[in-house]
Amino acid sequence: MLAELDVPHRLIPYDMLAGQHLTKAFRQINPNGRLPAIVDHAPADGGAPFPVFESGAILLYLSEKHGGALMPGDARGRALAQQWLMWQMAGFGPMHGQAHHFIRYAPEGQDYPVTRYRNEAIRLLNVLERRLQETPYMAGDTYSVADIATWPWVRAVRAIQLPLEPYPAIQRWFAEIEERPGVQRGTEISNERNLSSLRPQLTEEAWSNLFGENMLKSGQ
Ligand SMILES: N[C@@H](CCC(=O)N[C@@H](CS)C(=O)NCC(=O)O)C(=O)O
Repeated sequence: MLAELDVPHRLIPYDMLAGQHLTKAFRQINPNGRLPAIVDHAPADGGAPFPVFESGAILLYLSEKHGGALMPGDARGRALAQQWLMWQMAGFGPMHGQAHHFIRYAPEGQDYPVTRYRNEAIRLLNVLERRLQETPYMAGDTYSVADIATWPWVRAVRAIQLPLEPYPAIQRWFAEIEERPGVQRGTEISNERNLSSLRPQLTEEAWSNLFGENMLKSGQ
């Protein structure tokens, strides 16, 4: 979103495997201790720096701050963009996240959760496919925050061994968005390579930082 809007910003990478996000200082920015989060050092009201967490809330915050950017101009279109953004936040993102967890990180042989989350990931891809067969973008005729939120999870589906071939409308939408200069700029920094390894060998320390005791301790 920041790259799309060409807003000056400083990216601060956090190594999650090393637990760099598990600090008290980071919880001042995101009480939920997760990425992404932003701090706006020039908020519209001219007041103190303003932290924002939850990717959907960040997208809406930046849109409002920049004159309704990347939101449809009419009320119906805005409501559609919000619906699809909430659908990503509550469904597509979390379910695909769990599919990544059980397919890529959990010990092998856990058939029930793998089946459950793979099926849910496929169901949500089917929902997206049907939507994109009706309209060029998720909220209608124009590219919006809903597309920005959903595109990176679609980009990651091959890591959970799901093909995009059964989804021609998603493929059309994906390729078009990939060509956007803002998207090219915004994804330069991402670690796509990491997504390709099926079972990354996590050290005990890294597993604990992400899923275990270290994660739990950090919130106390
Ligand atoms: N609903 C949150 C999800 C945030 C989230 O889970 N982020 C992951 C990285 S994609 C994270 O911070 N993981 C760190 C951890 O699990 O400790 C959002 O959309 O911002």
